Amino acid sequence: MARSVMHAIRRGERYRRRSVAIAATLAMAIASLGLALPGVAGAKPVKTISFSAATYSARKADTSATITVSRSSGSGKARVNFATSDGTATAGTDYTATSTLVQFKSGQTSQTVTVPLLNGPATDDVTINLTLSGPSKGWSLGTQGTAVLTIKVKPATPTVTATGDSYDVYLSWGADAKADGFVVSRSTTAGGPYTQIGTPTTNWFIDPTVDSGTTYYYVVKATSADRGDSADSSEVSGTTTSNLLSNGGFETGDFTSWTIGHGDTCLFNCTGRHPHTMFDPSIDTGTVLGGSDSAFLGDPISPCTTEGQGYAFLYQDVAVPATGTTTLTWYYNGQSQDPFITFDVQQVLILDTSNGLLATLQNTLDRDRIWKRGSADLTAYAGSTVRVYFRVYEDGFGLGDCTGLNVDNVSVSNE
Ligand SMILES: [Ca+2]
Ligand SMILES: [Ca+2]
Repeated sequence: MARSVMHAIRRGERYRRRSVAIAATLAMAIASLGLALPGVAGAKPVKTISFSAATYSARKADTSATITVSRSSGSGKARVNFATSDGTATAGTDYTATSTLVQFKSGQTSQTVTVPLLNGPATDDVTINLTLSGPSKGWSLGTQGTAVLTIKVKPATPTVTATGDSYDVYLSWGADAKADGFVVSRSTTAGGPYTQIGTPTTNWFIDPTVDSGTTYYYVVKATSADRGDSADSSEVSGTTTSNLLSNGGFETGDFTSWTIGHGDTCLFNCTGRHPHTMFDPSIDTGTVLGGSDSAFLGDPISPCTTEGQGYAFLYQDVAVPATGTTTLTWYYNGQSQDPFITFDVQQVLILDTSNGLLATLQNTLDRDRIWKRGSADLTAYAGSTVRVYFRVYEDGFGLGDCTGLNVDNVSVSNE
């Protein structure tokens, strides 16, 4: 930009600032004299009529919506025209077009208008525009002279799948932005009656309170405070399976049937770190999915008193049957303060019995501190023995950089 133009802009800016300052000084002087100046602080307020909100909502199943029109003062009578018009909604199908005169009696500061709703065929939210116009003499429209009424549909009825493992039945369904949450109900007989067992906000649910070899029946509905609840899903069932692993839920309170240990070899980004000893995995009785114990690897984040440098591991060997489909299922609950997965990592691996890597099933830096499910098909290893291996690596960076992982309900089923 040419220098002369820049100078002109700066001069203009100085002039504008000076003008504003002069206007403010003038307004203060006028106010001190008890005079009123339109649009300046201290002036007599303009009397206005407005919608009480910019947006309104109704449930699709509602027969009407109530809209509030407010005015800034109750002095005298006042009138204003209220009218609807199509947004994405269609008059005559989704609602009844409404045009009316809103009348305030002396002393009244708010009035309501009812817009009839017709529960039309819309499968998604639709909108109605609301407009005020023609206020009576002495009144003007306030900042909210228009508003939008949204007719909200219910969340969709979930489509649920259920999978049983040795310890749990795992339910999942599609996420739905219209749902606040979900209600999971269960029965031990097909067709119910069902008992509510959970209200997850996630689009999955782990039912860890199941008896071995039992079939459970579930329905799930989506809930929404401002939309209403969906219908119950179709019923699904899940059956617990036998487990080719032993003590997969760590309910012995120790690592019976597992091999645990740690290594101080640093895997990633070790230069300049101050090595701290890694600990062996431990039994955790606080963060547990099923029963009263889980396994914990790494260092807890609260408090993160020292971060190890190296890895903690936990494994069990399993002979994969020569026939049938073999499935590994595990549940994990991650925590981490480290921003970088290249520094700390939570892993689930399949190794051969010489610790050769066959498959990486999980490689995460999960910090959500909720139980999640992992599963993998082990049928490719039919007829051989593989090592189901859990590991947490940490980089020993120090305080406030820890990573941990709880593991529970590890099962290998063959069907
Ligand atoms: Ca357990
Ligand atoms: Ca770290």
